This record gives sequence, C-alpha cells and structure tokens, in this order.
Amino acid sequence: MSYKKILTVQDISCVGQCSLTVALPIISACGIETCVLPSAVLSTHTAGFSGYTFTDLTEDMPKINAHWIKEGIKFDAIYTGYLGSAKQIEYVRALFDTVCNGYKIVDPAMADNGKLYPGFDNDFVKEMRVLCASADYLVPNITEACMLTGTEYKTEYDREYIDTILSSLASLGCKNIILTGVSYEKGKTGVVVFENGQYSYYQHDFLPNSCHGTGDIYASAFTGALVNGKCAYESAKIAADYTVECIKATAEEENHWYGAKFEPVLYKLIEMLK
Ligand code: PXL
Repeated sequence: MSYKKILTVQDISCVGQCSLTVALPIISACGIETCVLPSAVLSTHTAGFSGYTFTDLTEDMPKINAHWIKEGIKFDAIYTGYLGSAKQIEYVRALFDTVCNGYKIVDPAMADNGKLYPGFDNDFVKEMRVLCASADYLVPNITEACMLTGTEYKTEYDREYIDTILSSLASLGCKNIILTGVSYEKGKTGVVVFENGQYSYYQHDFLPNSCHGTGDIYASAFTGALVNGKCAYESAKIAADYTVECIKATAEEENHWYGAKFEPVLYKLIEMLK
C-alpha cells in the first residue's frame, strides 16, 4: 500500500482524550501521515468540565489554506471533527475544494443524547448540513443525524425510523453514511452502513460504561481503515470493534470518566488492519 497523507480538522482539547489528541495517534498508528489543522484550543473538552478556556482559531484557517495552496500541498483525504464556529464550516469547504485529492470524511461532531454540545446553535446545524452534503463519508450518531434532517430524536425506535433518517440524509446529498449507536435489541448496539446505495448493519455488544470521546475514536479508526483501502463496511466494523476494546479497557477504572483509554489497545487496531 502506498504511503498516504491526510488532514484532520478539529479542536485540541488539551485534556480530555478527544478530538485531535485521539485522531492524531490513532490515524498515525494506522500507518498514515496525519497533518492537523486545529479549529480551537480548549483547556479541556466541554462535557463534564466547567470553566474551560476556548481559543477560537477560525481566522487562522484561510491563512493556513492559502499557504498550502502556494506550496502545492495536497492531501489524500480530509477528515473533519469538532469545529469551533459556523464560519469554520465555510473554511472547511474551501479546504475540500482546494487541497483535497481524495475522500472527504465528515463527523458532524456537535451533539449527543438528543442535545447539542454547549456553544452550538441552529445556525451551526444549518451550516453543517451543507458540509455534510459534500462529504463522501458521513459519520453521525443518531442525535446528529436527527438534527441534520429535522427528525424527532427517539431513544426507542425500529428499522423504519432508522431507514427514514438515512433516506433523509441521502436526500441532503450525503453519499455514504455510517450511522453509529443504532440498537435494535437490548444489550446490543451497532452501526448501519449505507454505501453505494446498499444498507448493511454490523451489530456488537452494548457496554453499559459508555465513555466520552468514543465518537472521535470511532471516526478516527474508521478513517484509518478507509484510507488503508478497506471498504466502508469493513472500516465501520473495524472501528466498532476497536471502540469496544477501548471502552472495555476503560471499564477497569471507575474514575476515568472524561475519556476512553484508547492507547493501551492501539495494537489491536493495528492487528485488525493486517
Ligand atoms: O468528542 C467531541 C468533542 C470534541 N471536542 C470538544 C468537545 C467534544 C464533546 O463534548 O467538547 C471540545
């Protein structure tokens, strides 16, 4: 396999095992050169800590993009996660248009459990809808998918509800969709993959100790597998199996509430890619 170089755009939460501090090591471990564009710097993530700092880097983005264009720098894929403002979404679209030579992978990291993360509003969701329409691969959870499509969020649902969400996402223009956290059975959860017009479902055990940051672990492992040449279904499966390993590794210590211990099991992800 040839050596690939990708760009990931998301925040640096200095403490909290999410976004760039997860994406950079995971994608690098997949054997891929991982360039970064930090969207903001926070002292911690926003889920469970209070009084965190937030330095917005929106205005750096077009300058960085202009320099890359001047240098002729291109990426084999761009993967976006948590973005700091609606304006950043516009700048990410410019990155897609000017420096991306391959897949555009969008994790619309903005909400979970039926609620937007602190600091996001409807304008952000509206802009995110436009970004998602230009993605080759969209990796939302159910809350994000509902917000993008204007669907009521439910915790109990059937296949018809999920199919309706996926069709609405597809009609927004999303090409391939990996919908995470889809559970049709008690004690089980999984991912629905909509790839080239076909649906498939990968089910795995549901672990009760859900940890923060697993969405970022999932999207990073998915990106690593996809850029390694796996199809969307295989990448979605590898990412799910690795995320389960991370949650299991974290369950051993109750006080580790702010993130998942993904590092001690990184070797398992590397094995899954072989
Ligand atoms: O894991 C998503 C995420 C990323 N970055 C920041 C967050 C969150 C979720 O809360 O707060 C800053």
